[in-house]
Amino acid sequence: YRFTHAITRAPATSIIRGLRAVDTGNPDLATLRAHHDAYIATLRETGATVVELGPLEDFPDSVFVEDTALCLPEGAVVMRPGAPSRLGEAAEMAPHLKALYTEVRTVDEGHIEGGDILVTGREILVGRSARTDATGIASLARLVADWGHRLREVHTPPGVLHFKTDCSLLDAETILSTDRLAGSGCFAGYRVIPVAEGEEAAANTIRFNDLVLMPEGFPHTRDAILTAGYTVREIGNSECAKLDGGMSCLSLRF
Ligand code: CIR
Repeated sequence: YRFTHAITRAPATSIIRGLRAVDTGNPDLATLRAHHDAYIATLRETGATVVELGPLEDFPDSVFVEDTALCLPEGAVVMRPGAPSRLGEAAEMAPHLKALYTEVRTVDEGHIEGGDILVTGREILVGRSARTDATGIASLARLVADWGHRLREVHTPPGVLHFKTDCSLLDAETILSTDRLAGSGCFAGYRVIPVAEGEEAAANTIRFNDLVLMPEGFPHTRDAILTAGYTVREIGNSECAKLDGGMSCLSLRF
């Protein structure tokens, strides 16, 4: 599968008010912008078109565009974020999806965020979490059924923000995962590359065309991915990490 497009959004200065599970200090905006620029340049290096949307000051977490939509080959689905301060971000994304897709549908019941959704090619895994509930999952299942997609509901480990905080798809058969998530058995039938102990924050990576983009600073997990034969690019993530964000959160890819 090759991605031809990604959508990103510039961080707003209001990001210092962004949501976080544990306060470890505010992100430094200049550093965050430098990391974000490196991320976009790396996506572009693979030949994809990257749409860069402008900052939304009213939405401190709006740099994390992944949570606002699900992009599938057949069309896009606008999410219904479970974080009240993020609900309005989805409507802001809708017109940009309509410009790129002929079909855009919208989840209209319950709550669901893109960070809880892993599309593997054979199925769509959706993790129930503090942000994603059964009603939201059922709504998404109905919206994508006639596109031929089957959803499987799984669990996000307790205390973990999103399902994909703890896993990433490296190719159609292979998932990078923390042990605390893979231990639930949800990846039976896939090859699992474990994230090194103590490097749980390395689980949120993305495979984008020929590259695996992963956060800088997790050498054991990086070496495991390299050994498995992938080409790795390490991107600084220190500032987004303060807001529980990582590689997947920063783009919509299709
Ligand atoms: C939030 O709590 O919603 C943001 N601070 C981080 C969102 C990260 N998004 C993602 O994992 N897909």
